Amino acid sequence: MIKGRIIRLISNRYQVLLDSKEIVDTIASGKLRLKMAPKTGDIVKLEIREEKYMIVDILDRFNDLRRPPIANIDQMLIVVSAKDPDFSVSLVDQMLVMSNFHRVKPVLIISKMDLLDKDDKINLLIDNYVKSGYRVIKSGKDKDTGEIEKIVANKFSVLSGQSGVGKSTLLNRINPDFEIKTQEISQSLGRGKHTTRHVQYLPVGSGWVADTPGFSKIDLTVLTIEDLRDAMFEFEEYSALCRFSDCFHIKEPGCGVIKAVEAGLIPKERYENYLKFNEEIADVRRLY
Ligand SMILES: Nc1nc2c(ncn2[C@@H]2O[C@H](COP(=O)(O)OP(=O)(O)OP(=O)(O)O)[C@@H](O)[C@H]2O)c(=O)[nH]1
Ligand SMILES: [Zn+2]
Repeated sequence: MIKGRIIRLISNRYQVLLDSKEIVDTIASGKLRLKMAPKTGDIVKLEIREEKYMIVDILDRFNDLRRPPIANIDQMLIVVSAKDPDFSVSLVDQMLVMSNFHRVKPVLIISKMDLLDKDDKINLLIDNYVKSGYRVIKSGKDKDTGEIEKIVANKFSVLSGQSGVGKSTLLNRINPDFEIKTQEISQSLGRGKHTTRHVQYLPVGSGWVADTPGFSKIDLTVLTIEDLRDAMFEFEEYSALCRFSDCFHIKEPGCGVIKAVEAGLIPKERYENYLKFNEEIADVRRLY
C-alpha cells in the first residue's frame, strides 16, 4: 500500500508527497472522483496503474476547512504584528475562535516586536495569551527564527494573518529562496503571481506551510452562538463549575466563567470580546 499527502492541486492532477518523501504527480481514479473530490492536505492511498500513480482512496479528514479548501492541518500559525498594523486583540480573538472551531491547534506569532517599546501596554495584552495557555512566539527583525523553525518541523501548518503583518518576510528569513520558489511554481502553472492560486503546501525549513490568501477577513456570523461558546477554549476549565450545563456565561446565575473573569483568571478583554461576538452573531440571526 502506497500512502501520501496531497500538497498541491494542478487542474485535475494532484501532487502527492509520499511517505518515502518522494513527490509524485498523480490522478484520481474515476470511481473515487464520483464519491468525493480530493483536496490539498488529504492523506491518500495510491496504486500504480499503467505506470502511473492513481489515488484510490482518501482517509478520513481530522479537520476540514472550506475557505481556503484544505484538510488535515496540524496547526494554524496566526501571524499578527505588534505594530504597523497595530496589534488588535479583537482580530486575534476572532482568529482563535475560528481555529478552535475547526479543531486546528493555533500558534500565535507576534511579528515586528522590534517596533514595540518595552513599556508599551501591548506587551501585557500579548502576555495574556501566554497566561491563557496559548503557544506564543515573539518574532522581529532582531530575533532569530529558530523557535518558528522548530514549531513547523515535520508538520503541516497553515499560515494566516492580515496583509502587511510580515508573513512573506518571515518565510523568507527561514528559506531565503522562498519567494523565488513561490514565483517558479506560479510560472510553471502558467499563472501570474497575483492571481488566485489553489492553496498549496510549500517546504519551509523541515516542514510544510500553506499560505492562506484572504483568510484574515473573518466572518464569525457563520457560527452559531453555541459554536462560539464552545470555541472559547480558555473558558473550558471554568465552565465545568457553572450551575447550568448549557450556560452561555452571559447573565446566568452561578456562572463559573463570570467568576473567573471577576477573579482575573480570564482576561477581561477576552471576555468582553466574547460578549461582543455573541451579540454580533445573535444580531445577524435575528434578521432571519
Ligand atoms: N520592523 C519590522 N518590519 C517588518 C517585520 N516583518 C515585516 N516587516 C515589514 O512589514 C512590511 C510587510 O511585510 P510582508 O512580509 O510583505 O507582509 P505580508 O504579511 O506577507 O503581507 P501580504 O503579502 O500582503 O499578505 C514590509 O515592509 C516588511 O519589511 C519585522 O519583524 N520588523
Ligand atoms: Zn457559565
